[in-house]
Amino acid sequence: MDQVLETAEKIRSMQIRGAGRIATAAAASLRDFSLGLQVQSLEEFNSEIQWAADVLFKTRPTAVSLSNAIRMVTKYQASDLESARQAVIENADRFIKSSRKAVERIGQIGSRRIRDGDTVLTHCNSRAALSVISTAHKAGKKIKVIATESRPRFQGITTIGMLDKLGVETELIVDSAVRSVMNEVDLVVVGADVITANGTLVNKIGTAQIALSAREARTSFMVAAETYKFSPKTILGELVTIEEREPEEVLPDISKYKHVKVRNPAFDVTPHQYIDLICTEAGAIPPEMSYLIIRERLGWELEEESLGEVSGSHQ
Ligand code: RI2
Repeated sequence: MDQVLETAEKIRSMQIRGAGRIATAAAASLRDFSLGLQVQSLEEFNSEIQWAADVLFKTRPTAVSLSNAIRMVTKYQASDLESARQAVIENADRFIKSSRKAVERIGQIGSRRIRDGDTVLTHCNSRAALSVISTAHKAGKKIKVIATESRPRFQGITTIGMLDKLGVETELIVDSAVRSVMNEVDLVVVGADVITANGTLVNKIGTAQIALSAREARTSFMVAAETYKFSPKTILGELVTIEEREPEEVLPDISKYKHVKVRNPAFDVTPHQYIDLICTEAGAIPPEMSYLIIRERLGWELEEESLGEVSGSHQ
């Protein structure tokens, strides 16, 4: 129980962050919780797993990777306690392994779009986007990466740190310098927190203005995303909730102002018309094909009842 609460707090406070990483952390937490659960019946096991799934689910409202991971791990049909426990463990291990493979595959596919000598711009810190960049670098292509700071959490510093270790040349810019450098950029590569049924991208705040700027400069804009970043609920018409985080992330001494409100949305929305390509482990697709990815890769049925007993209530 403590382990689940601890993981949830790390996700909420962003010690564990990045849509893919929070999904695998939640899956590992459910697996470890299931392993140590001291219960006598299947019913008790189900309700404990349900509790853990709810705690993890409520940590960050936007990233669909979290609910997709929880749904995949808690989807089981078991007639006894031990087979339910085994199913959760196997589901979690399968999810974690497939997530790692997906990121690798995205790197192989996406890096083909990067040419020797290219300048690539990236925003925030995305494992999938960095896989594309690092695979191109490892293939011997000489590239330069321009990374935005990504205020207010400065994930861009993590990005340049990771690329620096690999020996990739980088330039760090403030977020508002994007248009000033866009004419030097050959390709923008960003990650995703959510991709909706019509190919709309929800990603780190600032992504939408980068996409607008890329469009105006005729620069290609690519999204790198595992298929579990696609949102099944958007097929049912649901809108994506944009997480608003604490004002102190932007203005630490806000309490000294009487009439100031700080707004801190963590994500923004980029229409599919601004996206050239979404690179997934299932291939590079135009955003308009997102519906098919949801139906075919996530096995989504249109009836909500089909979500299954344990996973149903978190969706
Ligand atoms: P990977 C991050 O969210 C960023 O928005 C990033 O683009 C996205 O997750 C995907 O990252 P946050 O957790 O899954 O920093 O590709 O708010 O690592």
